Amino acid sequence: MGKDGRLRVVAYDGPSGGWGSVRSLGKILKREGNPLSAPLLLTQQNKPGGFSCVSCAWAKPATPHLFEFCENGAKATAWDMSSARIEADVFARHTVTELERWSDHALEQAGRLTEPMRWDAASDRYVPASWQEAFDGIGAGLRGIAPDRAVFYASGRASNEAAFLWQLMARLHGTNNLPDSSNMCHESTSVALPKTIGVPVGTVHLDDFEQTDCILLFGQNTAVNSPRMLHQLDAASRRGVPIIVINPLREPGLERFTNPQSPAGMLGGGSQRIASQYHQPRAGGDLALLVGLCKLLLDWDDAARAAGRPAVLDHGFIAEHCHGFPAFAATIRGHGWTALEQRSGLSRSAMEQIAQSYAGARATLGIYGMGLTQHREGVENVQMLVALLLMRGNIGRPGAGICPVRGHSNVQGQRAVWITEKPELAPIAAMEARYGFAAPRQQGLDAVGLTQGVIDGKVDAVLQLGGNLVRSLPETGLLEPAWRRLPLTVMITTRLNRSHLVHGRAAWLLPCLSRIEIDQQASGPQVVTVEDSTAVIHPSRGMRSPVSPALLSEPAIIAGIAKAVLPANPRVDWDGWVGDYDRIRQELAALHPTWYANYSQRIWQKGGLARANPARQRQWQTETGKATFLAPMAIEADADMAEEGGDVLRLITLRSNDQFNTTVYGYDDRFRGIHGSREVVMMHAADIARLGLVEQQRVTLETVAGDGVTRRVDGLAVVRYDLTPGCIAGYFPECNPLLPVSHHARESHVPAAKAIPVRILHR
Ligand SMILES: Nc1nc2c(c(=O)[nH]1)N[C@H]1C(S)=C(S)[C@@H](COP(=O)(O)OP(=O)(O)OC[C@H]3O[C@@H](n4cnc5c(=O)[nH]c(N)nc54)[C@H](O)[C@@H]3O)O[C@H]1N2
Ligand SMILES: Nc1nc2c(c(=O)[nH]1)N[C@H]1C(S)=C(S)[C@@H](COP(=O)(O)OP(=O)(O)OC[C@H]3O[C@@H](n4cnc5c(=O)[nH]c(N)nc54)[C@H](O)[C@@H]3O)O[C@H]1N2
Ligand SMILES: [Mo]
Repeated sequence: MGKDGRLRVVAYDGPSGGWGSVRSLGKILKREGNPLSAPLLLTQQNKPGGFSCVSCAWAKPATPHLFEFCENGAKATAWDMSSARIEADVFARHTVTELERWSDHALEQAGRLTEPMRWDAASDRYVPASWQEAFDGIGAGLRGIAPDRAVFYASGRASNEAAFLWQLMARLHGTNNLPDSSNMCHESTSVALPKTIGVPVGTVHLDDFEQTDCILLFGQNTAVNSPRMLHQLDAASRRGVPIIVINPLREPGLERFTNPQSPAGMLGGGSQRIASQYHQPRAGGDLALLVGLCKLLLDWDDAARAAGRPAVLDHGFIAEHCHGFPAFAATIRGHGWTALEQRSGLSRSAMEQIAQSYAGARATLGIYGMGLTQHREGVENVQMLVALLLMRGNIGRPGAGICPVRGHSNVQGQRAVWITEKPELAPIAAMEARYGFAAPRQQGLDAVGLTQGVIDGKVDAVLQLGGNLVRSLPETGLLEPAWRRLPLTVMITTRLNRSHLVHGRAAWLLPCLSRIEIDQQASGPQVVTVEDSTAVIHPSRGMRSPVSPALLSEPAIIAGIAKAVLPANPRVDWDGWVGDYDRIRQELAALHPTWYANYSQRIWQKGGLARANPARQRQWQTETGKATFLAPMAIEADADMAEEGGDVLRLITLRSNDQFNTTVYGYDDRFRGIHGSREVVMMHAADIARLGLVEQQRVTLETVAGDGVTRRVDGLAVVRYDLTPGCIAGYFPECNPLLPVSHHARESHVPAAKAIPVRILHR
């Protein structure tokens, strides 16, 4: 299903950006049937008064570029504004069982959903329903289910206004079961940063890129997943700033960039290097690498001080601002080079090269993505990157800081309006006082808890504000049959996806407006807000007429469900809030003035509203009151998984250049040169030869977990690729059946999707 023709592998030798991305963009706009109005609308993307891109969460500059969008943001926008609506008779012509034979791509490609639908068991078809029928049906279903057996998932795209209502509905109903996509993504960040620097988010703003003189980029595929950041990397590179990429895979998009907005670059065929050093560790080898870097700094600092040269560490900063340094240093010194080299997969001299650039830089940015967070040791990875930065005082001053690159366009905002399964992170007491109810105090289910709960039959209802959980969660093989036994599934959604077809015994599809569509309510057209990766909040106004008059906004749908499920409460004015989203923003301001005082006004400031971030001011809201050094307990990646032997490989699951998470736009992974099929496994030439395979041969992958469950994916074609030997790579979500639910970051529960132990079986 994951292909549109023959697999073609062609090396990509162009830069990222440039004509390749413009050509690709033209193809997409045509493919979505919208070549004319699309470019006009795109000029409004990420502009003051315009709408906020629906793709990634990268920061939006105060003075935007003329076209403040990228190839992939444009793809996501074109996808949302496609005039294609799903044909009315698709559901009449096909049973749900028949639709299950369609590929993920074909399902979404079918177009936007235009009316609410209910699954009819007798005919196995989705049939149209009125909104009132839907709300009544869902309300009746939920009232018959214990609140702690219902789960309210949020995918990270919905606005702050919608997300606030979503969590309030769940808590009024009596549950903290509020997992979100962050549980599969940057939860490792949200656990590691509060412990070490006292804030759950990064400390870097866009202008820090103009002042930095060293960039460390761990496990983040910028050209594909946050392409607008290439502007900052390009500018830094032009200033001669070293950009050190740490990634087991060669990502051609991280090597050179042509700015599609620079006529000189486009006409002259010039391009700018991105990576000045490219190091390929083992998947999960970052922890040992980071320990090695810290060890080198300690050694060099000893030597410098002994010789009377300037110190390598920022001792003044450490003494004044940090806690736990002596114990940390002792642990780091205790690690031997043989183990560090073997476990990281990098030589000591490679580590020295990185450490030299870092030690020579006045101000360094530590940027990272899923390559650090989606591991058993995901939290330790982030803690160690923080420690490396703290050693030279690289947090809380210009040009320096820690920069997690978030995923969904509003995933960070959703957590900041209290979509969280951890009630201690929400202003529960303030909510109780304001809305006159006793809020649940019990921990809710996170994404792993949800997966296990469904498999164990401990969950009865899953409601999704966006997302495609049947595909994005781990353990697909056990999850799918269990999902079909759920008494109730509800999808607030834009297009058809797998989770609509693998559904509960009662199932509802509720089609919503997308962020680029005009959201007309009682007080007029509405504005919503979203927060980017740098904790800056921007307004977003829909600009295009909705594809169908029957669509409701996400806030209106949530309010409809809430009114059907919850007893009336005069302090919770669902209708008034939906009529005027400023009134939702006033609730945020009342519940958390430090972040949201005068919210409705301040979002219009030039450059957006930067949410208060004490760590940027070197105020540390940690348990110790200081920035805290934490050393990892062990440096072996996945120490508790099956032993790695000669034939056990580490599988990295990742994104192509033609998808947004589970939404597959097409089958061209342009930079990696893999076309026509996503059913591939990327392998180093040495592993192909060692295991007696040949290129393009079809193989089966099997997880080595030792827990008695067989997990396999068949029919993957072997593609030779430049990645660390012993590591292989395949696409998310096709490889999710290989990911055991128990294989997750120890403290944050982020599924360890970047190092799954697997074996290759010949067909
Ligand atoms: N176009 C587009 N944009 C997106 C998305 C999309 O699907 N499409 N998804 C959005 C979302 S939700 C997210 S979370 C982000 C994801 O953006 P990224 O964080 O870039 O996620 P991935 O593509 O999964 O993998 C990132 C990189 O990690 C590397 N890697 C794998 N294992 C390791 C390791 O052990 N160590 C190191 N150092 N590197 C490793 C991979 O080779 C890959 O280059 O992008 C967001 N933006
Ligand atoms: N193996 C493996 N698994 C992974 C990952 C990995 O790297 N490897 N990455 C993980 C990560 S980082 C993430 S974030 C998750 C993502 O997991 P999910 O949040 O479950 O998935 P998405 O693919 O982002 O959701 C796509 C769906 O959202 C709906 N949608 C799109 N726009 C809107 C909108 O405006 N409103 C509403 N209500 N719905 C909309 C559409 O129906 C679309 O089909 O997957 C995780 N799973
Ligand atoms: Mo994500």
